[in-house]
Amino acid sequence: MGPTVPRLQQPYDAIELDAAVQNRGAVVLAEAYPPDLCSTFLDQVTDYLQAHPEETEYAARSVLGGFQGATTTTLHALVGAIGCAPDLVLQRDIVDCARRVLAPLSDTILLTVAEYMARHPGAPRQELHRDTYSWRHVPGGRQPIALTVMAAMSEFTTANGATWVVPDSHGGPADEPAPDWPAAVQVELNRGDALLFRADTFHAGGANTTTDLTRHIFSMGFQVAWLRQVENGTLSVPPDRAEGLDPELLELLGYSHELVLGLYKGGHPRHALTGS
Ligand SMILES: O=C(O)CCC(=O)C(=O)O
Repeated sequence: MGPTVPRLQQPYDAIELDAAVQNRGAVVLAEAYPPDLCSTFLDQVTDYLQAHPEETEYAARSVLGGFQGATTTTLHALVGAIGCAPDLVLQRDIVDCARRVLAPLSDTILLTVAEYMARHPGAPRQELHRDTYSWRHVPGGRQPIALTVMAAMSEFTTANGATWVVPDSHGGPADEPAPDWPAAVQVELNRGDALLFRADTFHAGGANTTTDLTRHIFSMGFQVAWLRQVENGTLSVPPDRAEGLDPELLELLGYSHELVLGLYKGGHPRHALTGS
């Protein structure tokens, strides 16, 4: 058998966690989210999409809609739309790991994206890719510039398209050719487990070969704060909606600055919030 993705149980050991992410490129955090939170999330997303059908339409026609295809439903910018999204984003072990692992290259970090994906029966297998393609002009290297999370809001199985990962495939430039498929392993997850990987690790959504099982994903990313986010955090959650959010969440959305990057009128972007 070839390399596998390490799987850690609660309480996670921070040193082991960081080493797995940094050196193996990917790790599974078993039971990162309680089942109740997964159910609440899916209920809230369902209610939101029913009340806002235009969001599904918008996502399907968006830049990323073409990449995801017709068999995937997505909802972007969850913070500000979905009540329990802050609890999912601020998963302590994951955020702390991101801060530690990204610290050599950035004093602060940002939330790259926080999205819901539903991969319906018939969803095809994606091509192996690196999420660092978003910043494809940045050379690859030993230090990660971003991390990605795929959290199972429903079971990930071989049949319903569990994420494929190529262990140890990190470190190269974003546009390097993908390894051959035999190097990839499919990472089955129980509901509430989170797959955390370097954004420069090759991975792909699997084919959903079932006829009746949608795979529900909460996906997010963390990145060095001197790169542009995939989701524009301060437009997604503008100042009037950002008031009263957790200060750490505000920082992650972009109400923060990295030295002189991201300033508002030459000062801290939190000054755009009236209550500050
Ligand atoms: O579906 C998955 O598990 C992975 C999704 C992914 O990598 C993507 O949409 O870019």
